[in-house]
Amino acid sequence: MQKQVFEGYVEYLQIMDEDGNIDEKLMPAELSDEKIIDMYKYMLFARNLDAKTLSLQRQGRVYTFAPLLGEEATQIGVAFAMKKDDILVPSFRQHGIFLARGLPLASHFIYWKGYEEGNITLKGINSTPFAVPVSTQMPHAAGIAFGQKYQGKNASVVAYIGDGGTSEGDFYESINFAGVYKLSLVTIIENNQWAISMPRSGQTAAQTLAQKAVAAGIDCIQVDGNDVIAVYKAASDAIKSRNPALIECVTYRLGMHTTSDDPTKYRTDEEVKKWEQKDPIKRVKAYLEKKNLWNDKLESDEIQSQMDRINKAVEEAESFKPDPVSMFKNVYSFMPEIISEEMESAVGANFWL
Ligand SMILES: Cc1ncc(C[n+]2csc(CCOP(=O)(O)OP(=O)(O)O)c2C)c(N)n1
Ligand SMILES: [Mg+2]
Repeated sequence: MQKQVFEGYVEYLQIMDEDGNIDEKLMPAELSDEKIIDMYKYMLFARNLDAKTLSLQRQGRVYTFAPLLGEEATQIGVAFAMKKDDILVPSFRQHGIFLARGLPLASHFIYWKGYEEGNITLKGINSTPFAVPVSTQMPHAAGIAFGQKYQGKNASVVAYIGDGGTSEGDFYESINFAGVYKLSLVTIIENNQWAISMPRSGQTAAQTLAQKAVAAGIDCIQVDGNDVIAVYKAASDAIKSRNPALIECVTYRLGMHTTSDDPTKYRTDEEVKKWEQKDPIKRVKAYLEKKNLWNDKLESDEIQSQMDRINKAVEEAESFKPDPVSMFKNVYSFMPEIISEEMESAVGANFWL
């Protein structure tokens, strides 16, 4: 006997096109003009914060840093869909969503100056710390979501991973676990087309990254990751469903992987130009301007006020005095003796004595 035992498909969602036109049928009713203006302001803020950090890095005032230029919608759309008590599990490029969830701006600069104190404050916005080892945040996210369910709590867990990260075993194990235990784990793939110099086509033969959810038996969708409205809608539906879900946001890293990288070595200007046409900020601005909700004066006032806040945060971070003990203190919830010994030889303090 032969029969088909599985049939699947992946839906694609775009609500606002590259010129700022909306598909009214798909527009979430709760997204008022005020909310869209707020989304726009946060996207702009994320871009300004990013540009300032890059400029400080070039002056030697901040160390190696991973810019988010071009990926603003993938973060701000999700920030607006999450509730305050939902738990964020980021990787290392998510300062846009940190900003929208209320991270004190100075913490951002303190972290990128290399001080642990900037990482610890992520607790205050219900986020785990930065995870640089690719995909290692995923088992943590699944474990936290399991803990929420086990304790009868209601928070959803929202984890971020890159296109490259989806090639790691940790990723598959985590979405599989979430499927088996029906966890409220929403995984956002920030598919920015590159994993340093490795293109998306070098990661997998799969037609979409979203379809990796199919084997785990969980919901999935691919969205235009440069459309903040579509990202919001997909994340909001997934969070409300309380089911595990995988959302592939198709976006593009317009800048370098990190400040130690030179992308002109491995990709063409034409490719970058093509994606600049799909800029996530430009299209929201076009939408707002068409509705007479935004103009040059509002834009320049907003940028001025954002830059004032950013510059004040830089001053705060530059006068910050780090405590060397903090790099030993925050590795484990309870300090093992070996770390205490290292701390003693480095800074003369011993937790155990
Ligand atoms: C386990 C592991 N392997 C390799 C690296 C080096 N590395 C840092 S970021 C990165 C690429 C990640 O690409 P992607 O997941 O697409 O995220 P993106 O940087 O594009 O946001 C690599 C290979 C690492 N940090 N961890
Ligand atoms: Mg990537």
